[in-house]
This record gives sequence, structure tokens and C-alpha cells, in this order.
Amino acid sequence: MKRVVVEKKILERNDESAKKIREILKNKGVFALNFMASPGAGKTTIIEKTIEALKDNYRISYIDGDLDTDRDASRIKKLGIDVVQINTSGACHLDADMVLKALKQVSLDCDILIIENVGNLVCPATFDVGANKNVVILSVPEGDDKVKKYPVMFNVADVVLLNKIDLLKFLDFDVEKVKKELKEINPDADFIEVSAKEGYGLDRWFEYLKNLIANSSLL
Ligand SMILES: Nc1nc2c(ncn2[C@@H]2O[C@H](COP(=O)(O)OP(=O)(O)O)[C@@H](O)[C@H]2O)c(=O)[nH]1
Ligand SMILES: [Mg+2]
Repeated sequence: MKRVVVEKKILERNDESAKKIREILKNKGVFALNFMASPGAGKTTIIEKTIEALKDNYRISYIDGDLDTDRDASRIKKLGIDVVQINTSGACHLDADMVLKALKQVSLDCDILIIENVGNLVCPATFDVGANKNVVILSVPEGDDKVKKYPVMFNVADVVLLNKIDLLKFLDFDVEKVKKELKEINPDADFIEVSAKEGYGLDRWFEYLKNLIANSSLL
């Protein structure tokens, strides 16, 4: 019973901070995306491709959440955009307070703020970080059973990118099963198949993202 109360308090505090983040971003006219997935699903690779494709027309900033190291932040910095690293010192997710702090350092003179969450299909789903949209990436090598195994994550997804479809020919993976289970868990989530490595589907993702931003009435 006590444990439940503590969790509730933590989440209430988180929601308050997420609300503050939304206000700050709205005032600045910034559209924020929260990328969540298992370690290795391809978050940073898809973010790199997205920045490369959009940076001539949109100003983009990036916040990276990782337990330790600035490996992803260094990859993104090479693309010449503003980058802020959050090291969570062992925590398995970003929370809104961490992002609120990072907002003081990152350039908000931008159109899009990309947040790369800690690689994990469980904890990040519970902590709203004030983004406009949650992008959840599932990759083929993880297996086609994951949507129902991690329903909380797929339930908070606005869009699911199925990455590494170049590997479908090597692995037993039923794309239709994933689509069907996603419809059952979260009928509103959009679904796009991509290969960040070979480029398949990326144009669809970029167009989808541009439409989201255009319809957000922020820019
Ligand atoms: N075959 C294949 N490998 C990919 C694809 N996207 C990413 N990878 C590889 O997957 C590994 C993890 O990618 P990364 O973007 O660092 O994943 P993250 O941990 O989710 O940020 C790297 O070796 C990438 O080159 C893809 O579409 N196909
Ligand atoms: Mg990464």
C-alpha cells in the first residue's frame, strides 16, 4: 500500500514537470519528439537520418538520455546541431525533471527538439517527458512477440517504427502479427516499416513527421 502511494507521488510530480515542459516548448514554438526503444533498436541511427533529411528546413536540437557515456550525443553532435547529454547515473529512464533541467542548457531556438530516451522497453513508458509525440521503435531482431509483452510502451506510442526490415529475410518475424497486436493494444498508433541502414521507408517517415509538425499549429 505504501509503495503504491510513493509511486503515485513520484508520477504526480513528474506530470507537473511535464506540464511545465509543454508550456515552455509551446511558448517557444518547439515540436518535441520522445524516441523510445530497446537498446540497439536503432534510435540513434534513425535520429541521425532524420536530422540529415530535415536540417536544411528545420532547426533541430537534441537531448540524449543515457546511463553513462556520451556516445550517442557525440554521434549527433557531428551533424552540427545543438546537443545536450543527460547521464541518468543508473536510472533506466528519463524523467520530466531531468528534461526540464536540460531545457536550460539546450538551444530552444529550434523547430524540433528530439529526445532520445534511455534504451528500455519498460520504464520510459511511464514517465511523461513533455514531448508532443512518442516515437517507439521496434526492430526485427527483437522478435514479433514484443507488442503484447510490453503493452505499456506500445500503448503510449503515437507512432511505431518497425526498423531493420532489411533483416526480415534472415529471421522469422511476422510483420502482420505485430500490426494486428498493435491495433489491439493501441488502435490510434501509426505504423511505418523502415530500414535505417538501407533507407527503405525513411521518406515515408520524414513525410509523416513533416505532416505532424505542420498540423501541430506550432510552426
Ligand atoms: N541491419 C540493420 N542494422 C541497423 C539498422 N538500424 C540500425 N542498425 C544497427 O543497429 C545497431 C544499433 O543502432 P543504434 O542506432 O545505435 O541503436 P540505439 O541503441 O537504439 O540508439 C548499430 O550497429 C546500427 O548500425 C537497420 O535498419 N538495419
Ligand atoms: Mg542510441
